[in-house]
Amino acid sequence: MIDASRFLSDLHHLRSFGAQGAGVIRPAYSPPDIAARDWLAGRMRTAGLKVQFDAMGNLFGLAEGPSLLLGSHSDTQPTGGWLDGALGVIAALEIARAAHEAGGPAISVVSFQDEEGRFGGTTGSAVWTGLMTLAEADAAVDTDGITLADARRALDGRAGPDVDPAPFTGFIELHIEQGPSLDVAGEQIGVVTDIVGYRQTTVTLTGQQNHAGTTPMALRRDTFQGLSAFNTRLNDRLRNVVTPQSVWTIGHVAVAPNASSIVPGQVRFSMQWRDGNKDRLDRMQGVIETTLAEVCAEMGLGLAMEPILGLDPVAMDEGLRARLATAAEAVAPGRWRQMPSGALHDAANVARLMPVAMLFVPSIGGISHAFEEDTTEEDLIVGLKVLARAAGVSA
Ligand code: HGY
Ligand code: MN
Ligand code: MN
Repeated sequence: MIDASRFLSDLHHLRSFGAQGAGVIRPAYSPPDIAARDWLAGRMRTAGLKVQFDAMGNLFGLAEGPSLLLGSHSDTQPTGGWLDGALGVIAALEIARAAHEAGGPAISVVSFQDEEGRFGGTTGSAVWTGLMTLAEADAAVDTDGITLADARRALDGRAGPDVDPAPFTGFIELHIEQGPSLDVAGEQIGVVTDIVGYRQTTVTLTGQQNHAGTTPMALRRDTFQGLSAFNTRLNDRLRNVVTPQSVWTIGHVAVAPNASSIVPGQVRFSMQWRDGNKDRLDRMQGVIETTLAEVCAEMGLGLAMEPILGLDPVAMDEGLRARLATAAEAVAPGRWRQMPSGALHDAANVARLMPVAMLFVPSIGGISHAFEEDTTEEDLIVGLKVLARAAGVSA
């Protein structure tokens, strides 16, 4: 039988690693991330699971024989919420523990590494599922210029052999919605139909650093002006391609040399776009690339784009979705819906290897990737119960 107070106590204990006010700062391979993984490993052992870190720092708690895999990630955004990823990992731990105490069914647990993309995005599960090699991941660099190869040295001998996915019968990830739909509707559960696809690159514009007082506007090659013109034109042009569910974000901008009396000679920025339709992602990419080239040609700016990272949209497994829907109707009758995920999740990678499904609980005010991220305890427990029932563990 699941123990809701033990679940909540562990959820709050995980929050303490990297706690910052109401939020958490626990990026991949940081000291709080490693400490949290060590604590999780201990809790997995207590739950009767065989603990294994892989070379990326993905942490597995393995049941004997064929088992359903439950989990999520325990790394966070640079300024993250306390539930993003953590909820799925602790719910998985509680259900595996209850199953072990009850003598079955076999439930394994995973906390993936670097889902939040200090080094790109869902990096740990991308390597585990073969979407990228360890060598490719090792070459990734964070915004401070640190390579993943150097960062994962923090694992300091914890890494064991790769974990074979064959014994897993499927993967289910409980996650906060990170958007407003359930909260606005007063519903408690979202059974996910599909996860949107995304594309991401880093763009560098190169112009001419110069004196902000003596350089006439017409003679400038100002890279901030280039980014500004690109952004305005992009918003106008994407309107012809997108739907209300399409999103695009310039979330990281580094202006160099970032001084008030110097015309910026270089700007580096992240360009990310997401949509539920692969063809539309391609069309958005075309608009981004042509608009960048056009603005740089007009303004005499150099243009460099790093290789585009991305994941195609992924549909959830019908069978697992049906189990979640039945459980949702039993636990929260009339207070659940089927819905797409606008956020990325490790489940999108794991779908390459096995049937996957996801379920959401509401985010208060739809807020996530912010210290204010929160969900009521009642809704957290409802999510745990629905996942447990779908996993065949009495809730
Ligand atoms: O960005 C995302 O969708 C995920 O929360 N990392
Ligand atoms: Mn997440
Ligand atoms: Mn996230």
